[in-house]
Amino acid sequence: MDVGVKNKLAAPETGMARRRFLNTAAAAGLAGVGMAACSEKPASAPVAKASAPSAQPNPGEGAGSIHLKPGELDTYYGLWSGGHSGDMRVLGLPSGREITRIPCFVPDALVGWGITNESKKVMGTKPDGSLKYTVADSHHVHASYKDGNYDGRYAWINDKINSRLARIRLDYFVCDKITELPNVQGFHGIFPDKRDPVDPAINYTTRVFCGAEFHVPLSLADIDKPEKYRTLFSCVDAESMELRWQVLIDGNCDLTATSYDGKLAATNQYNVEGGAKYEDMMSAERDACLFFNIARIEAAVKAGKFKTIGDSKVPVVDGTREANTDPKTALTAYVSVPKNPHGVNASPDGKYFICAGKLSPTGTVIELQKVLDWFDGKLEKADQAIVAEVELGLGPLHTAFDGRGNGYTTLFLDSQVVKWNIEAAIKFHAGDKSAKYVVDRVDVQYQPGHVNASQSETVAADGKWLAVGCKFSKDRFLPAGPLHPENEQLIDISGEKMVLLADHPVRGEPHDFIIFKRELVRPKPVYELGDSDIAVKDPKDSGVERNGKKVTVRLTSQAPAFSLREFRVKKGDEVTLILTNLDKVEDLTHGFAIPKYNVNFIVNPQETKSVTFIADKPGVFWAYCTHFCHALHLEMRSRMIVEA
Ligand code: RUQ
Ligand code: CUA
Ligand code: CA
Repeated sequence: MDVGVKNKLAAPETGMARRRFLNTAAAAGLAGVGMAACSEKPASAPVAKASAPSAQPNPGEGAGSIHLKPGELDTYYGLWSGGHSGDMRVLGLPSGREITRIPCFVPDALVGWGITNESKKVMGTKPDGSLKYTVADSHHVHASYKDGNYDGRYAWINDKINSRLARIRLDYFVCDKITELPNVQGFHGIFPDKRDPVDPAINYTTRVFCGAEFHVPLSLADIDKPEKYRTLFSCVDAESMELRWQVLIDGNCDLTATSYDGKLAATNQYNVEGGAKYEDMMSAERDACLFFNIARIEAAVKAGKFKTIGDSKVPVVDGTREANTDPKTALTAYVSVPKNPHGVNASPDGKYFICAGKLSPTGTVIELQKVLDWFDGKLEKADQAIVAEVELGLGPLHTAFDGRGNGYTTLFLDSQVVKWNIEAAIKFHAGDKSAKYVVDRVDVQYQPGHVNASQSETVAADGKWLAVGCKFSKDRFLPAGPLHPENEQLIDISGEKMVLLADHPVRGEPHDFIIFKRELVRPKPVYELGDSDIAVKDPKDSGVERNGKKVTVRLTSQAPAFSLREFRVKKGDEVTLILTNLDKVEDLTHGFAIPKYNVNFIVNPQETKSVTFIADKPGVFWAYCTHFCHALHLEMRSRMIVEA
């Protein structure tokens, strides 16, 4: 969004008047990038009256209170993307309280992420031992499935800048692996599969699909030939986090979805034009939702029908249009979707993928059985899998579900969430003009992007809560300088009408999130000593071990003391310090900081961490506990003496 639009959005207005103003202003501002095309068409379908900013009581029984009493626990977890901070945020819902942040792609000074040897190994280093990357742009969070519901094993998050996929263990809530995808840029959409396409015994996630947005030259000879740039759709093994395969495609990838039967994955494409400038990227009236036949792709890989690109050994199969004209052998199917679509979401009944039109005011409903029929040669054209294409409002971006047949789609330009009935939309599309598919609309503040409902993309969608990630908060919070927070809003969707209940400021820019029942994860209360093979299991094993210039310092922590009250090294030594926290009590965490040495990290009960640094400054350095642990926390220190 350009600055002109922001300025226009800043005009003071209220209520419905403001919304209309925003529509015009946003559409006008975006005319410069061609959004006018969709603003010319007002929604013409039968539409239930827009709801006023909701103060009325919910006609439904209500999802419950968002105001928890002191000591009361939330009933849902929310896993939120941390945006630029490259972490995953853990929220409790419906209160919206942030419980923790799990660092992934970017260093974190509380945990010591990017400081400790263990975290650096996960993050990736250059030959000199420094971090390979220190910036990130994380957008999407999804978790592992079993039988169509979350199974509490893993969550994944993407980094768009450096095309990395991070995995979070949901027992410790820590990032344990990061994979960089080869030969792609702008890795954006991710989605785990929900079961194996072939083996019925594998009823859980074993793959993560990754869509890359930007097309790049696959050989240096093509740098100046944008028409030769291509992008790849990648499959990462959920356990090993190694690449399994990639697919060379026409057009680009945006968001990603997977079917409940494991047979199909898809990515929305806004740039079938292969344009290098936005004017070119929006020149076609229709782009596509590109489907991948997972079983066939893996059979092709097995049969050796692939190539590799550059230094990468990852098998790349050919998913381009030209190579996939015969449905019976095709690896991919291109279903057309109007103008620069954005989100693609799988309905919880397993039947449909919903594509949001973005530059078109429409939602497109694609029936998955029909896509499979096309692959079987039973459907003449892949586009016949489209069972509805209906107007929803301006700037549709993402869709969530309530498990009662309704979709909830964000309308970026209208600043609304529209609730619509999918079967009614299909009837309307089939010619029944009396089918009222729009059920309700609610104003949100302002310019919503992602939306998700409790358990939305699972077979257990429960239709209680809807969170909306609003890209602009404008006047909703106390001003704190020119940068406004974003506004995550919570809506009760348990009744017919949506009821907006809360605003939450968040630091930019979370994008996506998932919300699930708290009983689906089983977090461990403490670490296990054996998790680390360098654990200092007994205080008696503490000490300084010298091997030439390499020095290993082993120590333990037990409130309120470190096992070494002091330790000596020499100037120029390469010091590796290993600290095990022998406290067993839940939540009894210690920290370890060394002044002037850029060292700070925490060790949780029974956890071991290590740091390596060159003792290049002689003197006395009071290493101290940075995490309040005991009445003698301030006294909990160790003296590092670096001899000149
Ligand atoms: S995107 S606001 Cu990066 Cu998920 Cu749609
Ligand atoms: Cu140990 Cu504070
Ligand atoms: Ca396009």
